[in-house]
Amino acid sequence: MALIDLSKKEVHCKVVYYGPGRCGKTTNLLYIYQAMDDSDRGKMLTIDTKGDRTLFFDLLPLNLGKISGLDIRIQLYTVPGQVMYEATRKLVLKGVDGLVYVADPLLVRRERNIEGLDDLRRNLDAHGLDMAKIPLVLQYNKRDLVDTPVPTLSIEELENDLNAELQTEYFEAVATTGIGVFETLKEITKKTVRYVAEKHLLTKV
Ligand SMILES: Nc1nc2c(ncn2[C@@H]2O[C@H](COP(=O)(O)OP(=O)(O)OP(=O)(O)O)[C@@H](O)[C@H]2O)c(=O)[nH]1
Ligand SMILES: [Mg+2]
Repeated sequence: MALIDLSKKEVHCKVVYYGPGRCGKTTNLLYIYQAMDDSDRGKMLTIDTKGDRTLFFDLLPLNLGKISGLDIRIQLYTVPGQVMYEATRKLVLKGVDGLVYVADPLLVRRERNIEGLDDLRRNLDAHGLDMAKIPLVLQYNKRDLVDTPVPTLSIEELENDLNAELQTEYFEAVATTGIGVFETLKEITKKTVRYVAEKHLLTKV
């Protein structure tokens, strides 16, 4: 749940990067962390990992400057994508204000992408949140793999699988080199701040 502190003119929002295991959620946060100035970012907290697998979550707090005179503070979280960590994913979603669903382009991960989105819908439901209403953008990551011999999904296939119902913005990305990472962040931030403002501020004036 966003926290709005009008005495300090601050808005705090929570954005969660969701998606199947190894799709590149932690890599997005690492790229953002490395690209931002110290003054605009807090410490990146990575809680419990095994190799590159997230077992609990990552957290990166960012200061994104002012909108309408209010300081925008965003906390980026990732969930552990592996199927067995459903309870943790649900916990991390508590109070979410915006979502990035990261999808993997590997043909062998096609079902996992779809299952991950169903898992997200179910976990949002459990928190009384409607996936159709909460700000959400899609990121089709690892597009560099399209130029390799490994069988991959086309953008059309990903759109059919994941975005037919949602009809939201999608971004092609290569999180390891930063392609599409800030475009994704910018769009979800814009949507989330607008959503939070409409939900919390405008109803109180
Ligand atoms: N080729 C390629 N590899 C990537 C890209 N993004 C991430 N990876 C690699 O994919 C692997 C998994 O990335 P992570 O960011 O740890 O994945 P995750 O979604 O956080 O995985 P979980 O924590 O298990 O849910 C790592 O070896 C990354 O370097 C990309 O755009 N292209
Ligand atoms: Mg991770």
